Amino acid sequence: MAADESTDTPQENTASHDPQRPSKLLEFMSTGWADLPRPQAAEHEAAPLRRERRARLVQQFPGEVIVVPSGGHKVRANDTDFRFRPGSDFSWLVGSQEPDAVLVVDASGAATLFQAPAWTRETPAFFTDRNGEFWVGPRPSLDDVAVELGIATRPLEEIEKLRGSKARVLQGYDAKVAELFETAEDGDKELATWLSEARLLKDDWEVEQLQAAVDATIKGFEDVARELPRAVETSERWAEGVFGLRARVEGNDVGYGSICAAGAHACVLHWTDNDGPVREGELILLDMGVEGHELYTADVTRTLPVSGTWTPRQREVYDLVYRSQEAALAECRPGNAFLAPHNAAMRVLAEGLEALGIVASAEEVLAQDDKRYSRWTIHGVSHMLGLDVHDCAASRNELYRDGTLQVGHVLTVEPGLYFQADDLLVPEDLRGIGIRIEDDVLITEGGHRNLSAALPRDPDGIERWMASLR
Ligand SMILES: [Mn+2]
Repeated sequence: MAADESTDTPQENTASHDPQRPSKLLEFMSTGWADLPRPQAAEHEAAPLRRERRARLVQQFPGEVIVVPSGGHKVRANDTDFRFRPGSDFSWLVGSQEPDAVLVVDASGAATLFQAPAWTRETPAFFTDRNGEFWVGPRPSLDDVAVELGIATRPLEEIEKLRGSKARVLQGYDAKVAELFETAEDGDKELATWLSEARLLKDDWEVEQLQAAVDATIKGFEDVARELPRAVETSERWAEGVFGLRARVEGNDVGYGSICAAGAHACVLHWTDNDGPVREGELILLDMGVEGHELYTADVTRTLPVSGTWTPRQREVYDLVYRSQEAALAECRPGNAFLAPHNAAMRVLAEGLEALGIVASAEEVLAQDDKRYSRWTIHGVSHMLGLDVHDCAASRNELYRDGTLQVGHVLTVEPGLYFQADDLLVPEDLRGIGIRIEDDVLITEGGHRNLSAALPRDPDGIERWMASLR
């Protein structure tokens, strides 16, 4: 970060420590630059897909004004922000990755992207404003954005002209934009639900993006498995850091906070502190996903023996979870209930808990009004996957949780067993063991395609894979 002498420059996007800029300097800075070669804008490969999605949106809400903001920067501390990531619905419809952008579809059905123009060297803002290109690098002009994304563009400030219009607004992303419009809560909610449900079915291009994210994720798992000895020397953070490197190099970032949970931390479903020790002889549960450049994310979990080989008892539990996942995968086909994979996995796990002597009768605990097996399985086996790790979350139950699997759905299959370290109801030698296996599955005409199949998950395959990396 550049730090400068103190100042009283009265400008909006400057900081209290920015220097003064007398007019002589402003004039001087506007001269003496060569014409920069700017890349020729070309239409993005997904622009026609996004145009078609916007057409479906118009069809759904004919004659209405629709407003979908990208969202803006979120403050991390003082004047430092988190890295920007646009909202998923906005991304699905438009594809711009600029903050504070807004898609507006007018009553005639015409779509316009309102976005901050690039501050090039025609105005001193290019070096005085913290969003100018001397501060953040060159950004595409609105004309180039129009070509790339196949949508009309206007400077962001012109959205003011729409103040007071009646509209449906995708809420939760940009309060300043939302308050420009006259909205109704029910109408806004219908818009959010429609977008979520429209995103349930992935097209071929989206599946390609998901496969690319999964492929990068598999490389990240290889990196971590190779570097497990360094994690033993340091902490779970080594695994988090190594995967984060792969995510930033191959994609946009991690799609969610990596869970690198060694030993009993594996029983904490969303363990993201990742500051614990990694010990030989124990297991490490790694739940990690790369988010690709188009913002689609993978969501994969493997549980590995730190030393590279299972103890007999670890293998016994792992094998049970593996068999439950196999049972769940066998139910992944069009027309089956979304919950069919979950129910299949729970049956295998409950029967396994009976075999381990942890429950007296699988049949009894599997009853709808019992479900005591859930003490050790805790979570559902599947969620939709796409631009969001828990994708399409605003969908109605009848199309999601209580719906049926359809060709084009992408979902996770992730059964787990968690024996908390302080659970007096499980044999002592099982306490502190947590195992989850998670794959990303596309529903196809013939059943399903496991997008993460290239990453071994059977117990022997894991040992061979780890040995090959050492
Ligand atoms: Mn998941």
